[in-house]
Amino acid sequence: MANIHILGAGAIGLSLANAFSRAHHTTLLVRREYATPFTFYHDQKSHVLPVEHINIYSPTQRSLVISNCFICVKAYQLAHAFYSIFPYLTEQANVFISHNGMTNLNEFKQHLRPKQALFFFSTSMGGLKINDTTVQATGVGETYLGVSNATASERLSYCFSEFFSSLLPHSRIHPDIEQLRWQKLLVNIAINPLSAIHQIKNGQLRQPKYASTILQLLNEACAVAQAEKIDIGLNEALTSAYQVMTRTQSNSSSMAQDVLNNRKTEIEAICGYIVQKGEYHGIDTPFNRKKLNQLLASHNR
Ligand code: KPL
Repeated sequence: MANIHILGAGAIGLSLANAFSRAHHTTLLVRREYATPFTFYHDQKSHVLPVEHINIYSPTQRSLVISNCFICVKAYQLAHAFYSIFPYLTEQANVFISHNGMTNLNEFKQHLRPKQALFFFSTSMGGLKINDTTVQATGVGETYLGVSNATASERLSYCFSEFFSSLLPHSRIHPDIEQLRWQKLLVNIAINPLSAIHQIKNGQLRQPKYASTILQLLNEACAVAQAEKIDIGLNEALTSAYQVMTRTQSNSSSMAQDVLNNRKTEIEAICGYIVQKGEYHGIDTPFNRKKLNQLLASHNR
């Protein structure tokens, strides 16, 4: 039994807490006090998660020791999240990061000590946050684990079997983390903005009326990917986006939930990243720019 800390009590953080707490001592790192217990709701049944929670900002948490940390926060919260747990990592800690969109993982890599491992994982596991402390399972999804530094490569098979293959359905190792991150980005470009703007479930995006916008968004994004020397063709991107829409058909995407709850979205790390890299490579990205501007105008303060 390992000690696991999960930073982020959103839909992914709580879904992981549900899976990990079956085999490991699991603690949620949160940013405030919660009066009600964390609960997982599945197949019309709910159960209280057997997890502790620690307020990372409370003065009483100074003795925190973190050996395995899963950081599941929004792209724009990542740097703050990483630096808030960094002082508590053991010399041999494993850090697992997951988020939508693109961030600069090199920034974090250079802070880690030689025996601290950095992993990235991408998941299409579905969860709907019903209230602050309850998440409802809405789809099985797939999870991919990739390594981000040499120490992570050495521990890959141990970490994969301990935390992923035994507890998260449909989990696999991905051999190339940059490819993995781009695949995830392309899926999010196809699903998140449209599902958020139209307030529809992922599966509803398969309707023919959305097909041409999805095609244009991915066409631009694949051109930028090629310029970045990432080998993902348009057909491959479309196939995996539609597969995820099917597997997670009853999910509300994270961005649809953000818009519904009037929260800041991750549009800048998703379409914004394509626009920014497109400008750098001299590639026009009008469809991604339009979605970026639409969501920035309405929901990003
Ligand atoms: O990552 C997701 C998200 O909602 O942000 C997908 C894969 C689209 C699943 O809903």
